[in-house]
Amino acid sequence: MPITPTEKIWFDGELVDWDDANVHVLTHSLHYGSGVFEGIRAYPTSSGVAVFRLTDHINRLFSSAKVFLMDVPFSSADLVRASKEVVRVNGLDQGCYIRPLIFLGDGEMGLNPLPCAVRVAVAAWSWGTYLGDEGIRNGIRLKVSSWQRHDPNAVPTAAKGTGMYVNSSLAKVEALKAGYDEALLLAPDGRVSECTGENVFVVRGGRILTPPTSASGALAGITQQSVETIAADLGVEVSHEALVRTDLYTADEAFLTGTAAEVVPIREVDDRMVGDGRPGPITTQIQQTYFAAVRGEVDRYKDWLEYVG
Ligand code: PPE
Repeated sequence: MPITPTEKIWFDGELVDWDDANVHVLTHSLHYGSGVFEGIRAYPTSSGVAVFRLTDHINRLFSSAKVFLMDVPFSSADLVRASKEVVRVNGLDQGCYIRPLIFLGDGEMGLNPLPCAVRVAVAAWSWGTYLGDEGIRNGIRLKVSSWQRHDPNAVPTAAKGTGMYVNSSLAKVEALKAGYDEALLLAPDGRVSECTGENVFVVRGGRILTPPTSASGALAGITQQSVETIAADLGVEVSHEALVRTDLYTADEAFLTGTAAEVVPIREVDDRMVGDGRPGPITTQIQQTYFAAVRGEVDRYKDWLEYVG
């Protein structure tokens, strides 16, 4: 998805011009995928632009860095400040996507990452709907991928490691080339894990089910957690249960969640219509509540917003 440059990127503690935020071709992470990252959204509210669950995202970033034994030369408070700063200095008052990245620089080669310099960047840009306006409104078409989600003992699936996303990219390309919007990945045990950059939910008999994130090798999504809270507050029971692909084929409703994607109905899985092929009532209610919450329109979720100021 093309992005329009903004003015400044926060890079190793300073704001630099967009065009100057460059690295050497022998950057360790470019060769070995040895980075960790986050995806965060900011939204306009009646009290100014606010970042949704910024501290939770930065905490997950540090948790990913810990898994990869990266010694980050900044504190989480520094990166919270940097994230707000890139929104502010780039005038992104209408909301944006924020991408913090911790990676290993150049000067060392080989598979031992420990001697490498740990570098940190935070960029922000304006990003529209990730799976399309039509997808958000009417639902997307999903295909079970021939690529499996990682085994948690092959790579740390609980961390958001850059290199691990080749798996998501392969699945995404396969689904797009076959004419679908998104891929659903199964874990090595055949159970449903997640989509290429989103967690997945089904609705059956008025209850919401989503895979147990760590056991299914899925990332523990912050949007997933937010949706679980919203559902509980709406009086809808949510449980983490092992699912197989037919649970999606026969669900009353299905949807996926992610920071970039937000809350997106699933209207078909492997050419089987989910429910009547239109966003169902529970999905719609959750989606509307989520969009209101991120824009500061729901008092009970105000704590999720961190104002840029
Ligand atoms: N699973 C994966 C594999 C994943 O990458 C994401 C976020 C999620 C689940 C949902 O997590 P959360 O955002 O905390 O609800 N994917 C990010 C990357 C997208 C990209 O294209 O890059 C995102 O949504 O920002």
